[in-house]
Amino acid sequence: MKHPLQLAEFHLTVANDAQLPPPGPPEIAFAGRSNAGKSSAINALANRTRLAFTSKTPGRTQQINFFRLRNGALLADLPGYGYAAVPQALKRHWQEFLARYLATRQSLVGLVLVVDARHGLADLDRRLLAGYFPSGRPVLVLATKVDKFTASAQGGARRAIERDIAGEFPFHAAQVAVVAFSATRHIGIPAAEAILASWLGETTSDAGAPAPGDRKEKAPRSRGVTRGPKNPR
Ligand SMILES: Nc1nc2c(ncn2[C@@H]2O[C@H](COP(=O)(O)OP(=O)(O)OP(=O)(O)O)[C@@H](O)[C@H]2O)c(=O)[nH]1
Ligand SMILES: [Mg+2]
Repeated sequence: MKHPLQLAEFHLTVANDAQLPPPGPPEIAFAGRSNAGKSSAINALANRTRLAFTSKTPGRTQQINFFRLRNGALLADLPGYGYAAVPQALKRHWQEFLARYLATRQSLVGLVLVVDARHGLADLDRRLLAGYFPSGRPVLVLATKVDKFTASAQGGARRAIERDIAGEFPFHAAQVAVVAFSATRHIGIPAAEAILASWLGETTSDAGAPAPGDRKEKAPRSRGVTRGPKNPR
């Protein structure tokens, strides 16, 4: 059986709230700093080379590209944040858009936060998480570009991000799974696929017989964690 993200197709590009497709099918958003590797992660998970456009120039994706999965669900490739050379007004436009979208989009079933494993969480990542967590929905952090680490250091990079999130957002750690990932070396793809499939109510082909190493990366579910302070900082 093919994974639900495989053979995703381009659907729509939007530049503001008014152009968003009406909420309906389940939607998964990919967010992260400019150049973190969001578009590359989407391509790797969809098993396509140029579905989402990647670039060596940071700040390239200045709109939201939607992709449609075979089961009708949508993926949203959100504009990257934090790139210094983007004009201030445009930065503000997208930061406000992202905060609104993540807090209010009814059809959102989960957030994939793409983080360069060499840099860890940035302040803007923390702000984004603080705004999103009260929704009670799950987060998959892709600690990407781990191909830049030795095999033995990759787990350490993942655990450092886990510790960081647990320390900063103790009431929301159960909403988060962190997966060591590489789009170029195809690391972490089965673990990420299993989590995304569970958000979409599907199982991957190897479900029922998970590899021992996959167990700890079971999808987080919302568990009424919003009982804690809205922003634990
Ligand atoms: N080594 C390595 N490089 C990667 C990986 N993923 C992405 N890159 C590189 O990082 C750069 C940015 O990748 P993109 O996927 O375009 O990043 P993005 O987050 O979509 O960037 P914006 O759209 O500008 O926000 C490109 O040069 C990619 O080739 C990875 O897993 N390993
Ligand atoms: Mg991009």
